[in-house]
Amino acid sequence: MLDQNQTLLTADVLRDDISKHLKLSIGKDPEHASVYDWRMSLSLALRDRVVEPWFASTRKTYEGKHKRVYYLSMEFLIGRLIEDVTINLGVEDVARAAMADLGQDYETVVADEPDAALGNGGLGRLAACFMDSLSTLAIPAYGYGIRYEHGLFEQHFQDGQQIETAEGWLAQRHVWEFERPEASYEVHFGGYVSESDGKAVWHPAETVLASAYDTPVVGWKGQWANTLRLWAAKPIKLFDLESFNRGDYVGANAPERLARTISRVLYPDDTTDVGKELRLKQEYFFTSASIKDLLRRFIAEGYDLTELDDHVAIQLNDTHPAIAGPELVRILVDEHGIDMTKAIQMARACLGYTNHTLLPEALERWPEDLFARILPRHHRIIEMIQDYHIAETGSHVRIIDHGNVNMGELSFVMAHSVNGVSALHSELVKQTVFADLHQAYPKRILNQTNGITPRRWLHSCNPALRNLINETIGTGWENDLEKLKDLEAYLDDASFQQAFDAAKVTNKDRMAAWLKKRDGITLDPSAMFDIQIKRIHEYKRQHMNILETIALWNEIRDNPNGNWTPRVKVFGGKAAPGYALAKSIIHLINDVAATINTDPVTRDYLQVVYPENYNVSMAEILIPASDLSEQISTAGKEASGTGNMKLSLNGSPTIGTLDGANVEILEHVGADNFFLFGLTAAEAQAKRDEHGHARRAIEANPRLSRVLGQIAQGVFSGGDRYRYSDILHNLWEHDYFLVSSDFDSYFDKQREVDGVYQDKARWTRMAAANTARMGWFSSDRTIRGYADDIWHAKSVI
Ligand code: 26Q
Repeated sequence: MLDQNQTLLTADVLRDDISKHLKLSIGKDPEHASVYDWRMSLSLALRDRVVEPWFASTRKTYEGKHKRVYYLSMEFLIGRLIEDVTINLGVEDVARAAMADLGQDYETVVADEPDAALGNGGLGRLAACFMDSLSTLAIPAYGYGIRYEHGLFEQHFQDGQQIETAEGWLAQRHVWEFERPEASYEVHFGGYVSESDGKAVWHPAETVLASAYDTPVVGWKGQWANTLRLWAAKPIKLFDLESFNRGDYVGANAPERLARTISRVLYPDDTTDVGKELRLKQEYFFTSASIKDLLRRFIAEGYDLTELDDHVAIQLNDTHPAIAGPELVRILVDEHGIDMTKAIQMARACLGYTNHTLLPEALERWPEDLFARILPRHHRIIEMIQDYHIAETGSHVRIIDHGNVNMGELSFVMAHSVNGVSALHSELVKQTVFADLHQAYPKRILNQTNGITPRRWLHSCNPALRNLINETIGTGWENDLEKLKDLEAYLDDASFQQAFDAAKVTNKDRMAAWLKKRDGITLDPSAMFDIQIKRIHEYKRQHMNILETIALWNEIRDNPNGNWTPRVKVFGGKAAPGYALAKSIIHLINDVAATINTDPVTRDYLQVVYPENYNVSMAEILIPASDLSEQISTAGKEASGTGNMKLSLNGSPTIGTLDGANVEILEHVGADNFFLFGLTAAEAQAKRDEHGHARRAIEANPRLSRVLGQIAQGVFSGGDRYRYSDILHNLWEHDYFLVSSDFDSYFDKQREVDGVYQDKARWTRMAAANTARMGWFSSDRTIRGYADDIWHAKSVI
C-alpha cells in the first residue's frame, strides 16, 4: 500500500515500526518478547496504517455531506483482525517478511489472536461481511453493537457431551479499538411516565452510561475505512460513597454491578430465549445509545430534523434493535417537540428491517407487563404507533396482542422497507409470517440475497486457490467477484484441473496437520472431506447426516469388499446451552464417531470427526479443505445460509435441499454441479399435514428402521438403551423436520456423490465450476442492493 507520503510500505519500514512498538508501546526487549508481545507490536504497527485512511474517510463524508448508513446489530462475528487488515492493505507479504526479519513466524503470531466471537452464527457473521463490503464500496457507514466482555461460550466435549465455558477475548489487551470516553450517553430504564400540559415526561428508575469503543474497518486496498462502534455499559457514578459511609459496603457497589452486567455477555441462543429482562435491557441499551449518537452527529452538522432521512439510513439486523423506531419517535416528540404522527413518518423514512427467520419460536415477543415495566414511555409510544398503523391501513394486525409486544410486527410497521435474505425466504416472508402485513403494505417487502466477503472467504483463507486464480485469470476478482467467470474457459483444461486439485490437496493437508496438532487426530487426505459446519439445530438436520453415516457403516460392514469411496465426515458447531435436543444430537455424533472410528472393518472407508469449539478461525481452515458441502435443512426453514456460499466458492459442491440460498446457488452453478435431493418447501408443508407421516416413513424404510433400532439397542451408547430416547421419540412421533421423509432421497444422493467422486476429472470440474460461478454471492453485490433499493446511499469514490 501507499504510505501517508505516498511511498510504498516496505518490510524494512514495517519491521522498524514493529520494533518501535515493541519497545515503546509494549515495553519489551526483543530478547524477552513472547508471541503475545510480538502480536501486539505487529497489530499496533498495522493499526498505524489504518488511521490515515480512516480520518480521510470521515473527512470526505463530512465535507461531501454524504448520507451515512447505520447498521444496528446485536452481533458482529468478526473473528481475527490481523489478517483482515494485512490483506485489505495488501501488505501480507511485507508483514511476513518483516516478522521473519525479526526472527518471528508470521503464521504463529497471527494464530495467537483470539477470535472476536461477538455473535452466534450466520446473522453475526453477515454483519461482519457487510462491514467489510461497506468499506470496500466506500459507502459511509457505522456498525453499531455491544462490546460484550464475553463473546460466544467455548465448547468442550466431556464424554461426548457439550460443556460450555466462558469466553474471555478481552482478558488480553484488544489493540484494534480506540476508547472514546467523550462519546457516551445515558440510557434509562424503568420508572414511570407523568403527563403535564399534554406532554409526557419519563421519570426513569435506573440509568447506565453507554461508552463507545471504535474499531476502524478498512476496505479493499485501504481506500476507505468505516467505523465499528461498540458500546460498553458503565455506571454513571463509579461508587455510592453515601452507602459506603453508612457501612453498606455491598450497596456501595450496586451501581457498578448493574451497569457491568448489561454488556457482560452475549446471549448464546440463536433462536429466542424469550422473556429475559436482561436481554431487553441489552437491546435497548445499545439501540438507544446508537440513536442518540447518530442524532448528535446529524445535529452537529447543522441539518434540520425534517431532512433526517436525506442523511441517515438505519438498518435493523433482525428485530433485536427494533426499539430503534419507538426510541427515535420518543426523542423527536419528547425532546424536539415534533408532532407524533410526523415523528412516526420521519422515523419510518430512515428505517429498514431485515428478517432472518420464519421459525415461530425465534420471533421476538416480550410480555407486555415486563416491557411496560422496563420501558414505560416506549410502551405508550408503541400503542400510538399501532393506532397510527390501524388508521393508516385498516389492518387488523396488532403490534401489542394477547399480552405480548411483537417485535416483528413493530419492525415491519416502523420500517419503509422490509427484506428477506434469499429469494425463497423473501417469498415465504410474504406468504407466512407477514402475510397480513404484506396485504396492508404490498410494496414493502423486498429481497436482498445474502453474500460473503471474498477477501476473507477466498483471498485470505485459501492462499492455494487464490494463487491459482491469479495465475490463471489475473487479479481484480477480489472486489469484482463476477470476474471468476473467466475461469469458465479453463474448466476442461487438464492442467488447470490438475492445479485446482493440487490446491485442494494442499488445503486438505493443511487441515489434517492442524487437526493432528490440535487434537491428535489423524485424517486421510485422500478420502473425501464431507463437511457440515453450522449451529446445531433440528431444522439443519445434523441428525439426518449422522443417521445416514450409520446406514453407510452398516452397508460397508454387510459388504466389506464393495467399491466404497473413503469419506471423512466432519461436523462443527455449537448448540445453545438450553437446547436439550441439539445437545443430544452432539452426544450422538460423538458416540457414533467413537464406535465406528475404531471398527477395523470400516476404518479405511469411514471416519467421523467433530473438532470442538467451531468458530470463524476454524471455518477458515475447514472451508478450503472441503470436498462436499452439507446443506441439508428441511426446505422452507433455512432463511438463507452463508456457509453454503463459502464452501461452494472454495470449490466444494453442495449436497442439499431446495432451501434458502441453496436455490440460487443451484441456479448459478447449474444442476450438474449440485447434488439436489429432498422435498420442496411446499411438499414439506403438505407432508407435515399428513397425519402419522413420521411413523409411516420409518416403517416403510428398512434401512432407516435398522439404524434407529441400533440406536435404541444401545449400539453406540455402551448398551444404554435410553440415552437417545429423546431423539428417537421425536423421530417416531413428530418429526416436524421430516428427517424420515427425506432420508432415502438423501442416502441415494450420497451414493451418487460416491460414484462421481471416484471420477477424479469429473469431480474436479464440478468443484472448479462451483468456484467459477459463485461470483454473484459476493457481499459487495448484496450491499449494492441495499444501498440502491433501501438506503439510497452512494459510494463516495
Ligand atoms: C433473540 C432473542 C433472544 C436471544 C437470542 C436471540 C437471537 C440471537 C441470534 C435470535 C437469532 C439469532 C441469529 C439468527 C441467525 O443467525 N439467523 C441466520 O441468519 C443468517 C444470515 O441471514 C442466515 O443465512 C441463516 O439462514 C439464518 O439462520
